[in-house]
Amino acid sequence: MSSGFMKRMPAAAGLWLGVAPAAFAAWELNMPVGVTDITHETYRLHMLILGVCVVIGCIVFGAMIYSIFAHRKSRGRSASQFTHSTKVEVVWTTIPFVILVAMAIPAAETLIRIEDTRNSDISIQVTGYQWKWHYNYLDEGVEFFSTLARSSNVARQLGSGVDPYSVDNYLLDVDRPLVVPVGQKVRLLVTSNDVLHAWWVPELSGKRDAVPGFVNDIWFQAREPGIYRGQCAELCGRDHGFMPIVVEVVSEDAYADWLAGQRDAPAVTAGAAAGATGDGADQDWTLDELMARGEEGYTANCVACHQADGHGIPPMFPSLVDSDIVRGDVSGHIDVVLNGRPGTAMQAFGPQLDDVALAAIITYVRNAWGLDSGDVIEPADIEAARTGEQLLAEKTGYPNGL
Ligand code: HEC
Ligand SMILES: [Cu+2]
Repeated sequence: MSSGFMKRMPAAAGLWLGVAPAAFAAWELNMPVGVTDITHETYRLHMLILGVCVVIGCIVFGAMIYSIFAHRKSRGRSASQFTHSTKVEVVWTTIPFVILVAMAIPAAETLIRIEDTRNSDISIQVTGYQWKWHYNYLDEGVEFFSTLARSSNVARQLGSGVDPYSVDNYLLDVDRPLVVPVGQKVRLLVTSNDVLHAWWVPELSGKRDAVPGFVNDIWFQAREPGIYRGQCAELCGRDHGFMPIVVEVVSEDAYADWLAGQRDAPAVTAGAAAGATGDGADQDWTLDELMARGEEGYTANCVACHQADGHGIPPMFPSLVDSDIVRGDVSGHIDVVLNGRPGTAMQAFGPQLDDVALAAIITYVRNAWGLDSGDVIEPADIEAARTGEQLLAEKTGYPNGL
């Protein structure tokens, strides 16, 4: 953004002439015009009100500068001594009042349209997690996690040797984008699984807070197919800057094809970053295979808190190398990873990762960093633990995780 700043300065001049706003869409200092009616409207409002502010600014500062200059002491001027002027007070109360009301009318109209989520064509539940997004197409039986793309995730690690400038859409790319059809009214039901997050794709809509225990909604209706990028817009912890949002707006046919493809895929997968698609759940894996897969899965899902060397960032994120859980019983270890620790940053990974990914990660943790326990955890072990988990959920009435 900063490098383009100087080059683009002259464009500012054109902005005030009311030239077609699309011509300045690339002028990154201003807000984007976006691709929905609402974003066009908010852009117009923004320009209108900015214009009003600039005119007022010119009048007020012009009067001040003129007065200071033309009525200065060295010209022999002396200040008048009145303390009250009802006339002036009425004028400087009434004029701003009228201006504010005049601006509030179109703003309120737009605000009402922004909030009107009725008659939507598609409803998608959006859940913020530390630090990824979960999308659930409510009427379609399709749900998945969307995490930072592997290329960005590698490049952001210190000492990775990868130059972030060489990565396309660095920190603005994900493994699995949200896919929606063009021209349809998409309603998002936004909530959170842990802390406050906020869903924000500037070219599609305004921000919406993701609050645990509440569901906020927002909608958009994209006019043009394309790939639109955004980010979590609420400071949500250590890796807040690493939970981008990518929305792919496609034709209705492409959307139908995509949905059909998703229904055939397992409902919950680890995402491409963990390299797990659910294959191989029935087979027994060797220690070496699990270690290789586990390192990938660990890097994608756990390093943010427990660090690449497993030492964590105590006291916030405990060391796994020195953990009694990791050095102790396999079943206790599986339990923590499957179900998380409610009320802490340790989330339940059971609903997020499949059996193969979990088996690999747990095997990896128990054998990496010189722990060499020799323990091999197979996907079948995870499945067995899950069955227990389900029974518990039935008993308490609280399903785990989601
Ligand atoms: C968002 C940060 C975060 C992520 C990501 C995370 N953990 Fe944790 N983890 C924690 C915290 C915090 C605790 C301590 C919870 C507590 O206070 O009991 C913890 C505890 C644990 C423990 C128990 C340690 C002990 O001695 O009590 C294990 C095992 C563990 N995590 C494994 C994992 C694995 C495996 C992954 C990746 C699949 C993972 N964690 C991802 C934050 C995280
Ligand atoms: Cu967030």
